[in-house]
Amino acid sequence: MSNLEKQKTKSSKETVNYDVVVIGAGFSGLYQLYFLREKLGLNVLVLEAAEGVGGTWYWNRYPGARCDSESHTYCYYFSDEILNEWTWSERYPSQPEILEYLNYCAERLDLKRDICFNQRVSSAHWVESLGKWRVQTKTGLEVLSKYMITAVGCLSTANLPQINGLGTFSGKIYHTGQWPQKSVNFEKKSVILVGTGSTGIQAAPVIAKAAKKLTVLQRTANFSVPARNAPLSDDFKKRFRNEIEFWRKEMLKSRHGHPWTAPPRKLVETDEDERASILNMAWRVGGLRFRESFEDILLDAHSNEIMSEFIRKKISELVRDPETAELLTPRDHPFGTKRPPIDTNYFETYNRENVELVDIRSNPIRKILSNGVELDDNRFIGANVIVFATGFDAMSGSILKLGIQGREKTKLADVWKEGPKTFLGLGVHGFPNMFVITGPGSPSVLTNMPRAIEQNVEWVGDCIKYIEDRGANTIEADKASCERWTKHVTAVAAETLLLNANHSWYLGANIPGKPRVFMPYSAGLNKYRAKCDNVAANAYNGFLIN
Ligand code: NA7
Repeated sequence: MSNLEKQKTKSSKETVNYDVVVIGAGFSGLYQLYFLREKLGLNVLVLEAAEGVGGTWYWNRYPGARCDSESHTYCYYFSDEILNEWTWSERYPSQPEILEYLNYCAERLDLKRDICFNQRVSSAHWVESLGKWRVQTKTGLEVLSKYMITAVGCLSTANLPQINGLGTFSGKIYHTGQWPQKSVNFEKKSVILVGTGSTGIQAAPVIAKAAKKLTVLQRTANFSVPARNAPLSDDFKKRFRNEIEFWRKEMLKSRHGHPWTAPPRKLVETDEDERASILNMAWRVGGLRFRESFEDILLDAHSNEIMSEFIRKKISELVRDPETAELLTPRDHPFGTKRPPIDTNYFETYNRENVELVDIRSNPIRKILSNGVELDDNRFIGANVIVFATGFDAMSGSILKLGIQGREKTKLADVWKEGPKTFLGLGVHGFPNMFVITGPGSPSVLTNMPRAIEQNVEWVGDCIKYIEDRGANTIEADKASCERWTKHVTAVAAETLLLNANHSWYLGANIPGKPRVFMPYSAGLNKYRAKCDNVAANAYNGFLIN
């Protein structure tokens, strides 16, 4: 019986030893396990809080849940076998299909034998005398390992607003990021949906079809572009197989890890007729490509305003009632400065008889009652179900929940009190042999995630190999490198319009009390990769190795 099998069956507290402990079994954790085990021959254990693999795709089972990257790109590219064996069915993969895919990968690569499920990490402490991490889980499992890698995802800690009376509601309350395994029946139900980010925008049309009544409580109107989802044709599926190398190269050279890059043209310099024709064509194609129809959308306020106005006009054409259309029209932030949703019939949903939009910016929720919600002006909205699509404590939230303590019992929460400080998003000073996958300070949420994940995972794997080959004990980000990199992340964002949305979760502004620091690295995945490669090529310059 292996250590892990013993651990799975044991009831008493026991400590097990591994070379590496990886926290999380989503896209990142699965590939990290594969890389370290198969390429480096290390003894790796993955700890996962859920009952199965999938990470964010395990929990986000809400109606309409779908990825906004295109399916033939939202998958692993490290394995030609998997690329050739797996076939996606639609332009954008649905949550069930992604979960099936990740289960398939885990089986195909024989990963599950090294994953301990139902193990939520409660603390992770660096033990100086041992030169190891001691990671404990809520069920009492204790792991000692030389390296610890957090692969906990950027959008995995649900943000459930603490509204007065939340506990008094007698119906059902759901958060989209903690959706139950069993399907939820909305038939004959009056549903309140709070939140109009990517999730609310995906969920509203689907809930509206199933429920008796849907009331959407909107705090901020959002830009959204039609996804134009559709089944993938047999011709595309065949062509894709023959063109894998092409897709790989296109994604590697692009800024966002998608297989396209904005052409070298500025909206502001394009004449009116041509720009209208380009924008209309891009609207018909749909999806995240829309934003990439010009190169200056996030750089030039005037260009952005033209594109924003184009979308506002589309909203006014899609929504029949002019008052509702106006309420749905974003006017407080430039397009793309908050995460841009893509949708299937979102705006059209408000033309349904059973759907109502309520503005809770001018008239906030006062309290939740047993049978509905009361707003500031005393208006009562009855409901049997409340769905919170209120997002996540993004990027840093799930890492801080691990209870990480580094050298001299320094808490990560204290080091990040004024915002996350990392070098390349991968390492933190004072936390030796700890690596963060798609952490704050890396491109992560601004990209097609699997590309950012593969880059991080491979870089960390190569780095560990470097340390092991040299017989070194520790690697740790240098303090000055972390300071410099964190300033650089902010400076790069300041060159764009990204800081113009002062209430985005990129800035942590959705969580009360969270420091307002722009967390993802916005210079582009291609430039980031070059910087990481340069650090590696220069003996991990910026890290201290002992
Ligand atoms: P988001 O993008 O954070 O959206 C959350 C929505 O919930 C947004 O409309 C928020 O309004 C609203 N919200 C948040 N807190 C509250 C409170 N307290 N009261 C009322 N409304 C609130 O999360 P999503 O899940 O939609 O998307 C996250 C990512 O997941 C997405 O980008 C994809 O990558 C997948 P606000 O705009 O803050 O005023």
